[in-house]
Amino acid sequence: MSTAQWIVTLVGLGLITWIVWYFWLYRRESVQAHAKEGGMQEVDVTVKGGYQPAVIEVQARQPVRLNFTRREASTCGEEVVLPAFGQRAHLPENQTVPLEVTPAQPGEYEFTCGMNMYRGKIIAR
Ligand SMILES: [Cu+2]
Repeated sequence: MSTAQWIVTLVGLGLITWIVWYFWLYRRESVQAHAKEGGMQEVDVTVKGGYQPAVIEVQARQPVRLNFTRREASTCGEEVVLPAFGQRAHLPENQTVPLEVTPAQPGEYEFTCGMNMYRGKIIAR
C-alpha cells in the first residue's frame, strides 16, 4: 500500500474506534448520586455536546438535585427539560442551575435539551 492508503486506513480505524467509544462505552458510563444530609442526592451535570454524566443512578422516593452547568457557547443545551417532572430550566453559560426532582417510583426518567437532541436519564432504583 502507498503512504496515502495507509493514512486513509489508519484514519478510518481511528474513526471507528472513536465511534465505538463514544456511542457504546462513553454513553453507558453512569454516575451514582451521592446522598447528602437530609437524604438529598446531588449530582453535577456538565452540558457540553451532551450531558456528562448522561446516566445518573439514584434512589427512588428520595429528592435529587441536579446541578446543571452549561460549558459551551452553543445554544443547543441552553434549555433542559425533564418531562416526567414537568420541569424545564434555562441554562445560562457557565452558570450552575440546580433542579430538584423526586422520582416517585423506580424507573427511568429522561432529560433532554429543548430540541430533544441532548439526552440523559435518571435511573431510580
Ligand atoms: Cu438542543
